[in-house]
Amino acid sequence: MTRHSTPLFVRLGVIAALGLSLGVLSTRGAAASKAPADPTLVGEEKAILTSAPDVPPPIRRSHATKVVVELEVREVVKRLADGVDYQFWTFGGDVPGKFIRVREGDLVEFHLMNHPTSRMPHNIDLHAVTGPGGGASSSFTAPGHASQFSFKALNPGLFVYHCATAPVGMHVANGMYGLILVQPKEGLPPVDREFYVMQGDIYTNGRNGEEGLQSFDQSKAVDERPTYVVFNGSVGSLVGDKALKAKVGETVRIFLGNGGPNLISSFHVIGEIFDSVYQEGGMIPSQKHVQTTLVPAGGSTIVDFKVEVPGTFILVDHSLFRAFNKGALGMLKVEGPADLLVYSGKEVDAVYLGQQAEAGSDAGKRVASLQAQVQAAILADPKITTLTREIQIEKGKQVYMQTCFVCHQPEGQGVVGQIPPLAGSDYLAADKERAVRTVLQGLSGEITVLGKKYNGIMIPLNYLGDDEIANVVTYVRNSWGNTGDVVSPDLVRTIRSEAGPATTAAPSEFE
Ligand code: HEC
Ligand SMILES: [Cu+2]
Repeated sequence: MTRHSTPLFVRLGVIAALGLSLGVLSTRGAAASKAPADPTLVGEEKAILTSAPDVPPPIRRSHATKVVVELEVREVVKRLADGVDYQFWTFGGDVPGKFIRVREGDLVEFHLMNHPTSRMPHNIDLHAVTGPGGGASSSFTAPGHASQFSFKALNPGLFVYHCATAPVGMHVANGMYGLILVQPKEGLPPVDREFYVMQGDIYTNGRNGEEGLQSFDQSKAVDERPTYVVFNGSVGSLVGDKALKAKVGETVRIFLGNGGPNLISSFHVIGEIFDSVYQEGGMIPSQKHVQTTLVPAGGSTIVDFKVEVPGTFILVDHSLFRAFNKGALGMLKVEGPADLLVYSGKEVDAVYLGQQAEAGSDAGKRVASLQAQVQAAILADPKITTLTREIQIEKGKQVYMQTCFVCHQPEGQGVVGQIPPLAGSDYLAADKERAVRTVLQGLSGEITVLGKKYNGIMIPLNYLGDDEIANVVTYVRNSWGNTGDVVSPDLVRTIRSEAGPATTAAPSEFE
């Protein structure tokens, strides 16, 4: 691997240096050319941009307008999988980039800012643009600079955008892709919920699951052998408490993009059938009652379906090793009353399996084995599942060893007279919610632990996520002889919201 990466970065440096001077020239040139006034436009507004899985609200305007889009490129280290970080390059701080929604006929005034801490120049090629490079050359932007260009959204559709700075494949593999919806004049049929999901393939130097900060592997990328295939930028981005949510009887729309850079997605939701599919992101529902739809690299699709029964529906790339071994797995949790006429859960094992097996139907067996595989994978793979108690404790230990042990000591024994012990602590055992509050809001004033008085200050650690706090409190309540029930991320979220917005900022953008 090192054999490849050294010359690559030398070349990158040269490209970046060349690009920088070109960028300055083209930015100056662009400032001179201004679009003539467009008589069809009424007013002006700033685009609402959202991070996945959220989608900006439908546009209800009946006229075209000028829409100002401000998108900031940031290079950030973020979680790729549990224990695995990656140096992502992003449109807006997350992978995929912000969702942009405009209306057919709008004039989009696009501002691309490249954060001063970036090391690379970047640009943007929007597939919604009619014009050379999709905006790429007009938006070439060095770190600490901003570019502006405008385009008219002539064609309605769901379009991918991505960085097109050389080496393009690498910029895309590092996370530089997102979706822009050009809503047709007449709008899309209304649904109850809209979600934004985007697949991407990621190439790391280390093998799948290897911990620590991973870097981009050029030779794996050229060979199209991704280490990870993920929805929304990381393994587990849509599982557990981050699952998409809907209620029985609602209609759901997924705006599905595929950033690639290499793979085509065979998008499927286990246990659902797409009522309509807008193939390849065009604006005519091209097929009804579809099981699996192909999403090209650099392309998109829109799927609409009604959820009739409660349960957890699993989103996968049906190239199944990608789903169960590389991360392309998400969840849609549907709550509400069961409809036994649509799906009678308890009959499944006895009747369905029995009769199908007797009838010799391969399909039945395959469905059953697929369902068993889903169950097995969910139970077996900590990366793609709701946390079990044991996993929660192990994950909590990681948080403890990073955050708490400096004060409370590796065995929870505390420091005599200064830091109260957590091992055997009656104070901790007495009140689970108080323990969560202690981590979220800090603790000061005199307390008594195991008959001894302490009067110190514990600072709020509310930069930790709901999962991390749930895990660490579960860990301390179940270690060194302590026994307690688990703390759920929901409980942490509830307590956090009681206390109002967090006051202590995260120590860095490191997630
Ligand atoms: C900078 C030092 C420090 C760190 C880091 C720290 N604590 Fe504390 N913690 C304290 C002090 C000091 C107290 C006692 C506060 C008082 O006396 O009012 C305390 C009290 C507690 C208590 C209540 C007392 C008891 O024994 O039951 C709990 C629970 C607790 N901490 C959990 C944690 C957890 C979990 C973490 C990591 C997420 C953590 N603390 C990180 C210093 C720290
Ligand atoms: Cu880029």
